[in-house]
Amino acid sequence: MRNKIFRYLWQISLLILLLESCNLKIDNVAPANSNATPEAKSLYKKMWQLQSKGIMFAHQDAYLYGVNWKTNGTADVKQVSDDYPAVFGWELGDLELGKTHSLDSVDFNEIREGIKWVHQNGGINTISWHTNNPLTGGSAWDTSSDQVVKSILPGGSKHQDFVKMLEKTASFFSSITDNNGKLIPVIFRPYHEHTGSWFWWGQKLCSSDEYIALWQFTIDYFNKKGLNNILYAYSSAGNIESAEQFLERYPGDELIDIMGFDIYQRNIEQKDEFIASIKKQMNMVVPIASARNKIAILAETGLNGIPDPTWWTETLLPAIEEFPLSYVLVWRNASAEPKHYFAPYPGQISAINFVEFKNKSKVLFLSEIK
Ligand code: BMA
Repeated sequence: MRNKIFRYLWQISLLILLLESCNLKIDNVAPANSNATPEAKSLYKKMWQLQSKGIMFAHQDAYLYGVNWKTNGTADVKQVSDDYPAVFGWELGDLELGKTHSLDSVDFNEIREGIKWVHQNGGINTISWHTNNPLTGGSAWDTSSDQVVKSILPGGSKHQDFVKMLEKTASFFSSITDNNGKLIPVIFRPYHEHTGSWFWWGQKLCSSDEYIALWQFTIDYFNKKGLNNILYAYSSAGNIESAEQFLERYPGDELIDIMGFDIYQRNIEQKDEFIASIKKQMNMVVPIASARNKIAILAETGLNGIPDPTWWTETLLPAIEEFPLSYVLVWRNASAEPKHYFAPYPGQISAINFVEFKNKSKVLFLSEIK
């Protein structure tokens, strides 16, 4: 009996020690920016704390449009599962051109209000930026020149034009404030999938030094504008073969807070290969994040049109559940392109399975992170 009690007490003490050491780690985590606002610091800490509870579900552009609706609707995910994503994705492409609407035809004023709504309701905002090509005037996908990054860095022929683009983006960020006028903390994930060569900042389109300098210049510019509310996320394409490759273009621990990669399942037949690829990438990226006290994410994923009725619990969940991730983001449900969606809407073939996924204790939605 005494032995039993002793063993029991010993196990409790070990558990307390473990919890203490986790708390100690969480107490010590801080954004890379030493001038980060208290709100950015607390968002970062909250993300660390939530990671021990589960993986947050994120949906790109969940709030302002979905399959067959636009504005004044409710997120498709909310319609299906009666809860909102914990993390909401937003897109700023075309803002840098001074346009009123994004490349996906979403009003930037509504995006600003949406970000505020998410913040007020205890959710987290992450922002991507399919920046137009500052050298050619083409889109983010215009890879006709490998001189773009070089041309926009200090000393380059398009540097001043690029600064003007950054200025517009910075001014949008400065306008995202709460009811007390304080800057809302957000995650910003520009220049993504750079280990592929389909964006002008991609692998074959600039050198590692140029890519890193692009990040440095951007963050430095935002910092100088007092945008200390931003956490920065670095995400490669899902084609990494080694840790060295992932780090080759990494802007540095002093700039980056969150890291991950983007990976999509191409079709229903690719299921096993897709799960294996996610695990392969995770096994490289998660240890890098953890060694550097950075948060790991699955920055973008999905199966377009979700033709697999059990995709959520039989593909996505088994691929990610063993890894300490903050969130997994599925891409947008386009309202104008009927076949371009990555989350279910009412009646969609995977909707029932999505609710099952949502009910897993490992998966966190908005009501579970408040
Ligand atoms: C892509 C597609 C495009 C969209 C872009 C930016 O993956 O969804 O239709 O314009 O993202 O959101």
